[in-house]
Amino acid sequence: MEYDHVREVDPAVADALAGEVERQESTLAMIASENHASEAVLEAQGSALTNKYAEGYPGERYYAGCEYADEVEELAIERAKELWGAEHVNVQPHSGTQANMGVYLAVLDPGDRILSLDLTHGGHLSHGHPANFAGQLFEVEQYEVDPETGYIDYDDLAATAREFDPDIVVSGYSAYPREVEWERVQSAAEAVDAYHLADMAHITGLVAAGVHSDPVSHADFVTGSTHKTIRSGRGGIIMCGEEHADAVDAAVFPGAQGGPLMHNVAGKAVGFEEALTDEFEAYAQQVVDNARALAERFQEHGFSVVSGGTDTHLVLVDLRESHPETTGKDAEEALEDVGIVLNANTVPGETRSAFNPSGIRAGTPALTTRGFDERATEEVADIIYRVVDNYDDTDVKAEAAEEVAALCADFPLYEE
Ligand code: DSN
Repeated sequence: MEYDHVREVDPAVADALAGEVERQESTLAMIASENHASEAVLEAQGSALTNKYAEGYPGERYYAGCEYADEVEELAIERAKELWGAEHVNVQPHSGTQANMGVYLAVLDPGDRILSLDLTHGGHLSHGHPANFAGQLFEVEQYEVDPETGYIDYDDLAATAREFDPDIVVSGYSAYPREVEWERVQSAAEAVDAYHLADMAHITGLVAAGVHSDPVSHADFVTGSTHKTIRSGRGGIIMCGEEHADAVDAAVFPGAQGGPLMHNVAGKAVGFEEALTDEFEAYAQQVVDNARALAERFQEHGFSVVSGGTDTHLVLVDLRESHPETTGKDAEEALEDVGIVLNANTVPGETRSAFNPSGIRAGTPALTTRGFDERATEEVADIIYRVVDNYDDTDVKAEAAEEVAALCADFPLYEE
């Protein structure tokens, strides 16, 4: 990826773009929400569809010249239906947050009530944090994970729902390592006559491949990101039954968005096609196997892993027990110094701040795309523990950086 055309016009941006490719090649991406899209997906996202306005939906656009936009969007929808088994799919949301906004606008009025998981327990800003539109437009109550087990306390969720009487209950999380019991959230929502939105942003790929249980057959609405474990074009997606199709489509456009980003929709179509293969199923299983290997190795070293392990693509480490003086930011920064890029994260019962919390979150989707198996992932776990345990020791870090460089060379990313 030389970016020759960009370079002719703008060498500074060309250098930054090439630098980013080199950064991704030479570091280990372990931010649980990140992945490495294929060159086919990148090409689609960089296509001439970026020039096209296509307000509306296939066959019903507000502008002329939409025949290829229609074709691409129809393919994305068809493939999404095959991947997740939804009756109705909207592939236009610009992001996972926009997808959630689409659902809220479809069925809620300002002042209505959302019940969702607390952000510090693994929830998401768009589930009703006060700094986000969802927290500003709606009245929000939150449930938590069980402080002892780290698992969602579904009985407590149901009791909170009875007390709060929400209009919508949100499940699906951004830092929760365990399989979600969608049917239990659904019955808690039904018991109070509320809708259930399952936000499977992080686990879209795991659900598509059948390595995580499926929310589509339970929840009224399912939203997701399309660039995380599903590894397609960047953006969001909404799925629902036919009875909500018109409301959802109208909420996305013209309700919340203008013209769809058709180049991203093309990236989604291409990534979905890739995900419909046996190779992708094997990939998704390996993502989970690698995360399990990571969690087990962390525990052997003495890290406290929230919930005692993982069923998904991510592992959440609470540093307070093993390293009470080390913050998540200390760990994040030391690891970045050696080429391992993950994020500091709040943990259940957080005692520090969201900016400098007590944990780290580590994901395996991007490593697995590079070809990492359990053994290579354990090597990474060993490096992570050693660096966090010695986060200001330059000799330890220099040696770790060499090991990371060797792993990156063993598992190259982009061929061109
Ligand atoms: N930023 C994403 C994450 O890391 O979970 C969610 O939006």
